[in-house]
Amino acid sequence: MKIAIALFLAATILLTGCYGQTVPPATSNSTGTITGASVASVEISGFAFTPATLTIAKGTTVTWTQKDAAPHAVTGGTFDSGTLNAGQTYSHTFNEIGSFNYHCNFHQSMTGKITVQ
Ligand SMILES: [Cu+2]
Repeated sequence: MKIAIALFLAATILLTGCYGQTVPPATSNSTGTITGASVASVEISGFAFTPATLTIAKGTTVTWTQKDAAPHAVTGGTFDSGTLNAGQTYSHTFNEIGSFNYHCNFHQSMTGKITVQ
């Protein structure tokens, strides 16, 4: 009986191992544009968004990280972070294809654009 249990456990471990290997790896094309839903990040520092323009795949979640002492904001037509103080982050998932311009509510010179493919 103990042998049967041991065999069952061994088979379960083997099957689980094989199943794990069938998960496809993340893919990207030769231009570096990420394909499929993913994550991306934008840094807010020096009164600028970096990168200021970003191309992502539909379904990607973008996270902005605020690193300036002065307060900033990420304000677009369909998304708005509100006030972001130093160290705070804001995330938005882009589920529609298109170009989305945004700016900082406190500093009109701070602009950025997310292009969703
Ligand atoms: Cu700002």
